Amino acid sequence: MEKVIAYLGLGSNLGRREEHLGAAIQRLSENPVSPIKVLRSSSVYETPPWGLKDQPDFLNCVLEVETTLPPAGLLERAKAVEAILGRQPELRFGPRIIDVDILLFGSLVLEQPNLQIPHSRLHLRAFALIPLAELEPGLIHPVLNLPVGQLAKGVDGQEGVTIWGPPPVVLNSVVNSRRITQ
Ligand code: PH2
Ligand code: MG
Ligand code: MG
Repeated sequence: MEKVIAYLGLGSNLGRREEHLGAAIQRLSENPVSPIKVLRSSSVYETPPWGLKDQPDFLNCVLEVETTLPPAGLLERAKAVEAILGRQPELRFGPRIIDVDILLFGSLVLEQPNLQIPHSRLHLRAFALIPLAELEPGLIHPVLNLPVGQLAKGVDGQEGVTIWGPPPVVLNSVVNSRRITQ
């Protein structure tokens, strides 16, 4: 496969939330020949729970990655990282130590039972749109044909989404000024 730029949404609302985000970034791009290269991370945002309200607040961020994997391979890798970090099966929309979702994969539109790209609820979720728009406001949502910056400005619940800190700390390096230093 040739290289594609994809955007991943990360979320955690259990335990050491920031460490989980950092560990997921590290695991995604772990080995030097990893087919996933993490290029940038958004800031970390604290966000009220969406969908199922009675649970702790989340930390969320969005990653820009370059990958040679096909979408199903990227999903498999995302699930593997969730498992390595100890994610247990839980309620739909419920609390989790780490969630890694594919938001966008180039300008691909994919409708499969186990994988919808763009993420089927991306346009409804301030916790995903706001960090995505921080990275690349001009990105076009390939189904709605609108820039994500515009979607972020119109989405419900923006006021609850606040910057919690800079991009996550990964190992001894910081994903800073939005670009990973390795
Ligand atoms: N993830 C969910 C359900 N609700 N709410 C916030 N704020 N952040 C999330 O990452 C999140 C959620 C299911 O994946
Ligand atoms: Mg999710
Ligand atoms: Mg998920």
